[in-house]
Amino acid sequence: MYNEIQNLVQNLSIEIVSREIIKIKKKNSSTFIGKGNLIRIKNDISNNNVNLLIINNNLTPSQQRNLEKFLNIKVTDRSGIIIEIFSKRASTKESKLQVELAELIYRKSRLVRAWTHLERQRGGTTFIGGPGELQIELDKRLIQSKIVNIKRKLNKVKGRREIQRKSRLNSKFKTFALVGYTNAGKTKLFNRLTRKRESSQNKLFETLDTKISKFFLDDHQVGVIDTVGFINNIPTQLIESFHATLEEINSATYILNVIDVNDLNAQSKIQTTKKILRETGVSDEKISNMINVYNKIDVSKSKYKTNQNRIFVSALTGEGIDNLKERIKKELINFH
Ligand SMILES: Nc1nc2c(ncn2[C@@H]2O[C@H](COP(=O)(O)OP(=O)(O)OP(=O)(O)O)[C@@H](O)[C@H]2O)c(=O)[nH]1
Ligand SMILES: [Mg+2]
Repeated sequence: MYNEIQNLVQNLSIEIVSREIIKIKKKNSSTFIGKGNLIRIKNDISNNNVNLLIINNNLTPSQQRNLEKFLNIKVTDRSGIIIEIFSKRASTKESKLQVELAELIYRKSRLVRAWTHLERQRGGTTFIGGPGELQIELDKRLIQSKIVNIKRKLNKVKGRREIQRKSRLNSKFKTFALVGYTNAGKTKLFNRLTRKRESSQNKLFETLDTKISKFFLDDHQVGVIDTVGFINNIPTQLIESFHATLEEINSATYILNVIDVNDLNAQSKIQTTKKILRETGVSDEKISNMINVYNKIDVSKSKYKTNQNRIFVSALTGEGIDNLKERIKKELINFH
């Protein structure tokens, strides 16, 4: 997981000057990291001309403020980084609203001008600048009124989604939701099954919007849902603001959990996926009936054997896709 934060940070075009793992026996309530380590880090910062410290953990607003004060540079945490990536990726009206809501909820408790849209438009790295300059106190009431405004807009979208969902539920076809860690290949698989051309790229959180499409399996019509990817310690603000999007997963008849077969952390990522599904209100029954689809077998030298609960495919080459279709068909027949 050490490389994960590096990957996240590089997705924001931030240059990493140095990185380290610090074992923390007991979290320091005011600065998270203990005094001894902090003094050493402060020295490193001034020697290397660093202007941002990223902690791969979630800080309380006061820990973040105290660290900034002591180190005299901008400090951000894991949630801040993930929300920033979401913000960079958001392209549709709904995802922009959802990300903005998450940002506002995150900032409300901090009252630190972390990264504003204005700065982003100017194209600068939003972190740069001393904390003194950045600590412009935002009026809590202003943020609150923005939150209310966005929530109202999102409610309208939610209403529209509910109507669409109801009409899906009334119609005969069953839906399969593709879920899983970001970059596992969900969209590539969605495209392979439905012959769509949604953007699938080697970027974290490429997909933020839910897409639904249908395809035929013999004479059965099947719905497939592609949606936002997961990550360990996903910021609660994002779960809250992406609620409407995540609800679509819950409405699916079955869940297909897409896993990169080559990932050394596959098992812990499966646990993360299950945890997030539970948090978003998916029933235990649906989670335990989830079908694991191991993707990207084309880059692996190992031989895999598909069974009832583990399907091995390559969304890229199409290998194993027939097995997946057979498995989906089985569910459809069981269901009728
Ligand atoms: N070699 C190989 N690469 C694949 C396969 N499936 C997907 N990829 C690549 O993996 C990267 C991520 O694929 P996506 O389909 O965007 O992954 P995703 O799960 O939708 O990711 P998010 O939208 O971020 O959640 C892309 O560069 C794909 O081309 C596969 O079967 N084999
Ligand atoms: Mg995707």
